Amino acid sequence: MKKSAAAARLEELRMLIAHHDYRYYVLDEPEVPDSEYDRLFRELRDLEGAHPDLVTPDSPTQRVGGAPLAAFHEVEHRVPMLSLDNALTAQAMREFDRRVRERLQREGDVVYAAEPKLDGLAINLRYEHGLLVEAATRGDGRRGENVTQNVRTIGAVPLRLRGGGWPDVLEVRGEIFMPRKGFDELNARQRAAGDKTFANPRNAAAGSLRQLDPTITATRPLAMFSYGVGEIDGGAMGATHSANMALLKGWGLPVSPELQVLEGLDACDAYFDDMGRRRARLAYDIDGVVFKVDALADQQRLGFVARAPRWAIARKFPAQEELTVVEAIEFQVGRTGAVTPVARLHPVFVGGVTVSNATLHNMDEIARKDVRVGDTVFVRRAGDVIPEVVRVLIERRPKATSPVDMPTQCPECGSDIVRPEGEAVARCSGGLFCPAQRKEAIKHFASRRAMDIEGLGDKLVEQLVDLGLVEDPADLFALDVETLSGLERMGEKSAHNLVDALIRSRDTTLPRFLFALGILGIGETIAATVAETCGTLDAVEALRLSNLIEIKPSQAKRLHEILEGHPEQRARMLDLTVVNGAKWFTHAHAAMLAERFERIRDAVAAGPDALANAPDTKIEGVGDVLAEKLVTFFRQPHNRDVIGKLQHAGVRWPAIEVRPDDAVLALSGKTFVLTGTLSQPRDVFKARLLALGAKVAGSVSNKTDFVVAGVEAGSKLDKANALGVPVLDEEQLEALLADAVGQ
Ligand code: I6G
Repeated sequence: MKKSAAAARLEELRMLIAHHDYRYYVLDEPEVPDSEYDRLFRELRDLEGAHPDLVTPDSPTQRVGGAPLAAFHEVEHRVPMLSLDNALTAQAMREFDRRVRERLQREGDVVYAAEPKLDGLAINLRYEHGLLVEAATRGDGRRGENVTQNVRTIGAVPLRLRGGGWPDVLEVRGEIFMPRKGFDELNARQRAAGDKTFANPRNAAAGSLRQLDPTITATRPLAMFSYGVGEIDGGAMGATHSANMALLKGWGLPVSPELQVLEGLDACDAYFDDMGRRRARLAYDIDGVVFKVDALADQQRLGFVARAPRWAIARKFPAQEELTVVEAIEFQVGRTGAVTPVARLHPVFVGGVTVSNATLHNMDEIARKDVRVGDTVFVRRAGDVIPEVVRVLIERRPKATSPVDMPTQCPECGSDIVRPEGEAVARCSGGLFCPAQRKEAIKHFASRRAMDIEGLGDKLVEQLVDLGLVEDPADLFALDVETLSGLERMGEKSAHNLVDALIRSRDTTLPRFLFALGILGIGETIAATVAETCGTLDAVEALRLSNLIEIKPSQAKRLHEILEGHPEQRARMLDLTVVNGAKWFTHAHAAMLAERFERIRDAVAAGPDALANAPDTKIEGVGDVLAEKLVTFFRQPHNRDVIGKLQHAGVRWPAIEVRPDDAVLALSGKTFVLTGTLSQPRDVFKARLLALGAKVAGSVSNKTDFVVAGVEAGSKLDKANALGVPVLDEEQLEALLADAVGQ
C-alpha cells in the first residue's frame, strides 16, 4: 500500500477503534462483536508495523509502552484534589441540606446531582489540546504521583478526546476502580500462578495502578468513571455539574450511568435507599452516594471548609452486620510474629459474602467486648475490610463459658509470647525458629544491611524454605552448588556465585550480626549501641533484665506493700492491674521479678530491700520495652542453638571497634524523624543520616531537630507542626545532606 493510502487507512482505523471504545466504555452499547474489534486492532497494528513512521502517540496500539519506571515522579496538582465530608446517618444528611439552604438563603428545594461513590482511587487526567498528557493520583491532595504510563493502558480512558469544543487545558477528575467480575478473574489467575491474591477490588485497583511496569497494569481489568474537573483553561464548561458530566461524556470520558439530578432532600433520601437496595447487583463496589449542589454558581458561593467542599457530601452506607455464633477462638501468628486472636464463626452471609472468620484484633479488644466461645455475636463487614466481631448478644450467652486467655506459648513453635507494656500487639518471640516467621526472618538475615548475602533474594528464600532445605539461617551455610543448581531459575554459575557470597558473608561485624538476628525492635542503630556497650556476643547473651532495669528503694517499698495482697500469683503472670497503684511498674518489671522469683509469695518473703534493683548496664536507647525484647530473645534455647550453629558454620566478626567520636561528624547530636513516602525507601535516607552521626527516631518529641515529611505524611507531621519542629521536604533534606557531606 502506498504511504498516503496507508496514512488514510490508519486514520480511519484509529477513528473506528475510538468510536467502538466510546460505544463500549462510555455508552455501554457495543456496536460490533469483540472479534470485529480485534480484527480492526490487528489491521491497525500490522499497518503500523509496515509504516512505523506513521505511528502516533494517541494510537490505541500505543497504550502499553515505555520501560518500567524506577519510581513514580511527583506531580503538583494545579487545582488541589479535595476530599469529601461524610454523612453517616439520615440526620447528618438533613443537616447538610439545611446548612446548604441557609448559606444560599434558599427557601425551596436545592437541586442536587447524585451518583454512587465508588470504592476506588481518585485520579486526575490532564488533556492538553485534546490529548492525554498526564495522569496523577490524588496523593495528599496537593501532590500526587505521575501514573501516566499506567493509566494509558486503561481502555476506558481516552488517549484523545472525541469531537471538539473542549478547553485547551482540561483536567478530568475521576475514580479508577476494578469491577467485581474482573477482580474475581484476576484473583483466580493470581492463585493459579501461585502469586498473591488481593483482599478486595480496591486493593487490587491500587496495586495495579502502582505497578512500576505498565505491561503489568495493562493486564489488570481497570475501569474509570469521571466525577468532576480540575484546571480548565482556554475554553468554557457548563453551568451545572450535571451539564459538565454530559460534556465529558460527549468527549469520550466514561461517566456513571447512575448520575441523576434530584430536587430536594426527600429525593436524595429516596435515591440513597434505592442505591442501597441495588448495591449488591451493581458490577462494582460502592460505599455510598455522593450528593453535590448541581449549580456551579451555588457551589462557588458555598466554597470550602478545610480540604472539603461545602457543596458536596458522601452519604455512606451503614456497615453491614449479622448475627452468628463463635465456634472457637484461635490464635494466628503473622509473618512478623504478631499473634492475632481470630473468631471461627458459624458461617453467615454478610454484605454479599459468606463469613466464617472474624478478627478479634487483640487481647484488649477481646477483654473489652468479652467475647467467649459459644457466644452469639454481631459480625460486621465494613466496606471490604476484614470482618470483625462488633459485640456480644449477652442474653444469648450459654451457661458454662469462660473468658479467653492469651496463650503464653506460640501455637506455631512454642516460644514465649511477649506483649510489651504499652503495645496492643502480642508477639511470638520465636523469630528465627517460628515456622510462621521463618521466611521473613531469613530474608531479613540475608538482606543487604544485615548479613549482605548477595544473590539470595526473597523468591529464592521462599523456595528454599518451601522445599525444606532451610529451616533457620544457619542452614544457609550448608547449601552447596549441587543442591542450589537443582533449583528453579538457578543455573550452575548462579549457584557458584551464591555459595561464594555465603562464604564471604560469614565475615561480618557484631552490630550487623545482632541486627541480622531480627530481634523485635532492635534496628541497626540499637544493634550497634548494644554491640559497643557489651563488646562481645557472650556479654550480650549474659544480659539479664536486672542488669538493665531499675526499681528504686522507694518504689520497692510500695511494690512490696501491693504484692503482699497477691501472694498466690506467679511472678511471670503478674497481672499488671494489681500493681496499677505503681504506675511506673511495667511488663518488663514483672518479667524481671520473674527472673528472680517463681511466685509473688517468694518476692514478698524476700522483703522490700530485695525488690529494689540497681542496674549496672546502661545501653543508650534501650528502655524497659527493648530490654525485655532483647533479653527474651537470648533466653530462648532455640535462638541460642541457631546462634551456636551460625558460629559453628564460620560466622565471625572482628573485636569491636570503637565508633569514631560522634562529635566530629557533621550531624552528630541531631535527631531526625522520617515520615510519609519518600522517593526511595526510608531506610536509605536513614542510613545516610546515621553515617553522618545523626540519630533517627521513630516518634516526634521536643527533642526532635528535624522532621522529614514525604507524601501523605500524617500525624507525625501534625505533631511536628504543633511542637514547632522544623519540617523538611525531600529536596531540603538532600540539600542538608549535601552540606553535611561537604563539611
Ligand atoms: O472521591 C470522590 C468520589 C466521587 C469525590 C467526588 C465524587 O463525586 C461523585 N466528588 C468530589 C468533588 C470529590 N471527591 C472531591
